Amino acid sequence: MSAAAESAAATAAAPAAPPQQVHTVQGACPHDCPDTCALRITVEDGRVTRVAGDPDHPPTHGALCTKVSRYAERSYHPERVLTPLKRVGPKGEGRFEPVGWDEALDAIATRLQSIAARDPEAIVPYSYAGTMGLVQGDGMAARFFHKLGASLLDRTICASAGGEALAATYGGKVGMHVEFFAESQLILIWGSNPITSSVHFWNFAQQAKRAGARLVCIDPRHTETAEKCHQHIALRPGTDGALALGLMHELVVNGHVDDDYVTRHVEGWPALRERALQWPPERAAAVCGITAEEVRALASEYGTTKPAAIRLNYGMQRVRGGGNAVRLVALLPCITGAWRHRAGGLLLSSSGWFKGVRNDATLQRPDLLAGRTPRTINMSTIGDALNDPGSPRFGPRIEALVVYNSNPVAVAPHSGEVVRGFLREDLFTVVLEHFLTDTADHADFVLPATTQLEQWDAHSTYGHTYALLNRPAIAPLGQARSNAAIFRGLAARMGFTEPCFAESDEAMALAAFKPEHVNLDELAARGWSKLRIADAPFADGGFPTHSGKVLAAEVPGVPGLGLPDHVANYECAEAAPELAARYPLAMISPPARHFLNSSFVNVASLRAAEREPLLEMHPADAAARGIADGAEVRVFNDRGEYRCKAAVCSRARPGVVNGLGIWWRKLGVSGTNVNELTHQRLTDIGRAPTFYDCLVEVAGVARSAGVRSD
Ligand SMILES: Nc1nc2c(c(=O)[nH]1)N[C@H]1C(S)=C(S)[C@@H](COP(=O)(O)OP(=O)(O)OC[C@H]3O[C@@H](n4cnc5c(=O)[nH]c(N)nc54)[C@H](O)[C@@H]3O)O[C@H]1N2
Ligand SMILES: Nc1nc2c(c(=O)[nH]1)N[C@H]1C(S)=C(S)[C@@H](COP(=O)(O)OP(=O)(O)OC[C@H]3O[C@@H](n4cnc5c(=O)[nH]c(N)nc54)[C@H](O)[C@@H]3O)O[C@H]1N2
Ligand SMILES: [Mo]
Repeated sequence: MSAAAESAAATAAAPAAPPQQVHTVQGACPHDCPDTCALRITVEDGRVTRVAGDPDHPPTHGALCTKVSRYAERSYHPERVLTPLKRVGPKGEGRFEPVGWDEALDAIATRLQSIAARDPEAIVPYSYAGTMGLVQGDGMAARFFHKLGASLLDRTICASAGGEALAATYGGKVGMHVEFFAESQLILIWGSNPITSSVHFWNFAQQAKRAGARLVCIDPRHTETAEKCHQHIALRPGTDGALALGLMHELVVNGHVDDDYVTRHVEGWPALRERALQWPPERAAAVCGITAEEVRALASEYGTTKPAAIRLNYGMQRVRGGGNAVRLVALLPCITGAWRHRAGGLLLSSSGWFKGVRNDATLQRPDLLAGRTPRTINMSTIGDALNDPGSPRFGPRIEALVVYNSNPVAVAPHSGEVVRGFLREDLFTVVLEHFLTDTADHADFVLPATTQLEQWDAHSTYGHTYALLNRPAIAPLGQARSNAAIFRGLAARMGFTEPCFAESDEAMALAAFKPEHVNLDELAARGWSKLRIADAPFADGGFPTHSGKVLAAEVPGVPGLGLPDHVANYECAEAAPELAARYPLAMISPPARHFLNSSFVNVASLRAAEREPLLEMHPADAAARGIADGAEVRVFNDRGEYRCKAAVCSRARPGVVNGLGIWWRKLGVSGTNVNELTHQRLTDIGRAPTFYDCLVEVAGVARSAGVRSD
């Protein structure tokens, strides 16, 4: 494609808005959140003036979170990268000069071609869910890397422990319709802080509460959500599997097992029952750091209230035993037969409902691999992978990294190692971004990407059951191009001639779903369309496993349900006493309310709401270290040191500190963030990171230590 045609394809997305007119465009929130809202975007004279929630879309219900209602502020941000940039300073310094698209794409294509001529696997794509769109996520990009024969990326950084565990139990990432939580009588909000991270689920939970339901929050942190629930069970991080076993014990001994459901729909129950009987409430309570009475009362409530629903979230699977913990919790509604009712059961992810509904193979074209099987790099150990000289563990040395929709320097574990890898002089790094993030600062080229206001896309979701379409509301700002347009441009320069490399963003978005599963007319007209799924999908079994039964049995290739034996963590007093003696505090690093992972940290109004990086500490832990509320602290372990402010408060339970994430390193107190402290060891199932399985110590910092606090 010529540069002019390319640019035309990139901008073809711009709708012909009549001048001097106000109109509304239907969109979809692109962010990594279970809610995937339907958007109504108001455009006045070619400028977006309002981003609002679609009142007709049931999960969105006309409301947006604080972050995305500021989406226009983010898109028109004065620091938006709007031209291609080429590095002029040393690696990592973030000094660039603007260059034209042709110069940037020519140089990148030439470099990638020369590496690929030796070994295409030395080129690694790195992406996650900056946008979850099927076109601007892994649509055109996947085609490009498949054709190139580049390394594959194992996208594990968030949800693969829980996701694979759920699939090993139910046969897929499937669960309740989020709307029906409104009809539940008991909701366990487990490892989830929906007021922060899934506010539209919280809306349904509130409806249930008003109708008389009880809400119980199971979370080490006394979150905003815990405050609003009837009860909060503040267990130690990584002990959810033990709690689930303790609950099962009580369900068995008190006759709350639905024998008919279990007999017909649960495979492997006898062995699990035996195991559960070894977990009286006292044993579970001792592991979880709660009282036996809490276990008993919760089991009794869960065993007797119908319908009872569990909103499980990924917060509880970021520990060594996270996968098995998810399996055990997921079995609870199968044991009580809660699935019989549409307001009973469990929701961790709904993304499996979209499997077979999306046109994944035509979007991503794995056939372009043409029989090659490139090595796979796990994104969660990118620090180790980049620093590896070439070894049997990792394969050839990584020579080029193309990053899009992700900010690994801020979000990947053990950032000391990640930064060291990104600083390699011999590494060629291209970053597609909206902003000069910590990762973009390490690039050789930064390419300006469009935001959701400027691009076409189609969305499946992981928290509800609607397909969505996003139409561009405005033309791309500056010289920005969509991710798909950028990969199209690279493909043309690499000599990839397959027709799929000329397909427009719009055509890809409109063909993302299969017509036999999604009402495409409704999708185009309304911007969203609900999948056809039974209200109570497992009322009579029918799980998407081979046998149709839930697998309480051991699954070949999946670590056994026997795990965890006590505390699941790598880093805890039971598993690592010597380490715990030096670093006695467990640190979790859940999301801050006004950020979305590391996105929005640079939006002034949202950063102002978060104020500064915080470490929540229980008053007893703070007093033992002479730390006052608001004091600057050093949080450290053998991997590194992170400076922030102490928030001495009852949000933290004794022995556990909460380092709210995920700040941009360069906007933090001393150029670091919580991931300076996390490690790269992986979960039992799903090869996922163990961010919340981390021991630290905390000490005060004298104000005179020369610490920057801007
Ligand atoms: N505002 C905001 N919204 C977000 C995000 C964000 O960064 N900010 N992130 C988005 C993303 S990427 C995701 S994956 C989703 C879901 O994101 P999640 O990371 O699942 O987020 P939360 O729902 O906040 O759930 C985390 C909760 O789990 C708790 N927790 C930590 N360790 C344990 C444990 O061992 N056991 C138990 N029971 N609880 C534990 C934490 O204290 C926290 O309250 O949310 C999305 N929504
Ligand atoms: N310590 C700790 N670390 C964590 C977590 C934690 O709880 N604690 N949470 C983990 C989780 S759950 C996740 S999902 C990961 C998230 O990790 P990431 O997926 O890397 O998420 P973000 O940090 O939001 O970075 C996304 C980037 O994509 C960019 N972007 C957005 N839209 C587009 C687009 O259309 N085109 C291009 N080119 N770029 C775009 C944004 O500007 C942003 O910089 O972090 C993980 N890291
Ligand atoms: Mo995530």
